[in-house]
Amino acid sequence: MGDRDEVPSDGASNDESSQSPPASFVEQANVDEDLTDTFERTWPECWDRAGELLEWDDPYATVLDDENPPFYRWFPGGTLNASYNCLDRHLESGRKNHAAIRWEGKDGERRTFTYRELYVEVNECAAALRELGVQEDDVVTIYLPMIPELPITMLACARIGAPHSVVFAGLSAAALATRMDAADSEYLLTCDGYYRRGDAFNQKSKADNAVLSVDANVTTVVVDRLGDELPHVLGSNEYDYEALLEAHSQETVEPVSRDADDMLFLMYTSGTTGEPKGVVHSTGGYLAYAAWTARTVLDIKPEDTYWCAADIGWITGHSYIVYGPLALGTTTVMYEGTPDYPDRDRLWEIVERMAVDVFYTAPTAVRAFMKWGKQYPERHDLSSLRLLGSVGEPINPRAWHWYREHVGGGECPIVDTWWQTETGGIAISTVPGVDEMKPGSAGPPLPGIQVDLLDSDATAVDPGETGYLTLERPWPGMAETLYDDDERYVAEYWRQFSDPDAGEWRYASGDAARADEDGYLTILGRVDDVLNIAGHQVSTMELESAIAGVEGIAEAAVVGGSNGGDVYAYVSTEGATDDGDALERRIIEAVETEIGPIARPETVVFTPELPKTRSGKIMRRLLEDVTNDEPLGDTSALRNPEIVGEIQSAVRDQ
Ligand code: 6R9
Repeated sequence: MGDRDEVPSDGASNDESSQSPPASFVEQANVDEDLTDTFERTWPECWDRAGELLEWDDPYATVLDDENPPFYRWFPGGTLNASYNCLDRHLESGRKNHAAIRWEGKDGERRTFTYRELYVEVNECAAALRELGVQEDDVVTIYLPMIPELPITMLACARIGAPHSVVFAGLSAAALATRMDAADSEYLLTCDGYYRRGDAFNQKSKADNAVLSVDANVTTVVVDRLGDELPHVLGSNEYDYEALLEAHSQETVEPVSRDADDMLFLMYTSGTTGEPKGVVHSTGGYLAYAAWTARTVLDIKPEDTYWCAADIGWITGHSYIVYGPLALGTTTVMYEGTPDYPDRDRLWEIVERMAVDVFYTAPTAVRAFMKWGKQYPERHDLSSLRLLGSVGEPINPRAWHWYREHVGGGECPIVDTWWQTETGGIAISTVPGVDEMKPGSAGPPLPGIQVDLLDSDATAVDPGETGYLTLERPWPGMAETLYDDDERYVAEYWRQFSDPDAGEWRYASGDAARADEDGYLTILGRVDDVLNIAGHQVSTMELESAIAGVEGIAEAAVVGGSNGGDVYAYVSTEGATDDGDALERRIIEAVETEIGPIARPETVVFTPELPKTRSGKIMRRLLEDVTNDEPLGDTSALRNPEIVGEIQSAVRDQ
């Protein structure tokens, strides 16, 4: 394995050297032929390939009904049940004793569920929910941390046709209440508390506070996660999960046949402004797309042990911990803890012990691994790994190389997957057995996906130029609408670039990107994350990538000062910084060479960590408030709220 010093240091520009997947990977890949032309010729029927991955109760009549855009209906006429597709059919195909979920809890606590065991518990839970009064189409809110009861309750809801709305366990009582009210949800599944880094957190008291302010008369089910460590008393309308299951021991519930476009779940995404948006996903299109992308891009096979180290409270966990992998009948790993507890090699210890084949995580995690050093992955045999994935933010080339070298043994292909809560599944990525990889670029759109980069007049921009990332055609995983708000759905995502009179519809992702001559896309982040410096538009991501390319820097976030123009850079380093001044000079130099002197940061603030959301995205809005000494908005969505005070005092000391 090479030294960190051997990892090329580069910034915003793409690493030109494209890399082919190793022959050993190609030989075994699920997809080893370029499907782009086939999909072009046969669109939209090509999506039959995704539909075929599922078992339907009634077959669909056609693949796509586009009569009423942008409200597309995928697989119309088809009926199916998602829990049947993730469980029952695998029992029938002889996989009943195969591990479905391998859960790893705090301090090495472990639970494995075979497909049969998962089936039994999902059925008992479904029976219990029915008895509590949950009916088809009732929205059930799930406010659980990364414990097996989270996917179990999701699948139980799916079984009885009740859409779930998972609210990330770290969110506040107020955030939970807003989401329950917005979805008219009368049922809440939660727990007494959970562990983080060895400390017990009280979840029930947050849930109680939320229920007090929710309009509906809420029925609550409580999972006892902490036992005697956090005793709790059940009030009226509150039920113990374990007791409910016991009362329905070994009962089975006939899976409810749902129309393909019936809602499977909704997921709130906070976005950058305004009320949270309740993104609605369908049963047929979503599940088919999650399974197809998991098979095509993540190369998942039934015999694999596959690990997506994300939270299920984020769309990534829905599609690629729960629905995609279970639809394919594989073993999906679920980890409750943090990557550095009890030590910084925790993830690698799990990869080695479970012989994980495919590992999928976020760049923020990769940059943390880099910061901690290669000695942690080096302690373990990671040779079981075949493929690595990245999701959630752009992965800068230096982090990409580090990931491949020190986790992937210099061999594993990496898929840098771009997608959104609204796309339901991966939309831009290399297909790992087919396409060359270019570090810093997510890759071409997947077969069947049509990306256009446009300027504000909806004219296509040239290669090398920055444009709005838009999708020209519907795809099966796409959101159906925003809950109870078709109008806002059209306004947020379709109005900007569509021409309804001409019958032309185009999805606006809200991201900016740049294409190279080969059509590989470099994602530059949210359109709102663009700074206006002396009349020039500079993407924060490009600035951050230039800074993170400096030797010794782990991560950077830039924001603008309120007086216009001034760039503030918040930076965390790989180890202790003994010479902040020298590092600051190198940062400024890197920005001047790679972007230009106008973008030179006025102030560089060193901080041990950057404020991050549940999915590891840097919360720039908060840094802006800190920079401009504004009152801080809601910080409850942060995974590391303790860092804010530290950053505030660092800024004051400047
Ligand atoms: C899956 C997920 C969506 C936003 C998206 C974009 C950013 C996601 C990315 C990426 C660059 C990648 N994003 N993947 N940016 N490269 N590979 O993250 O969903 O939480 O809705 O966020 O994340 O800005 O628009 P979500």
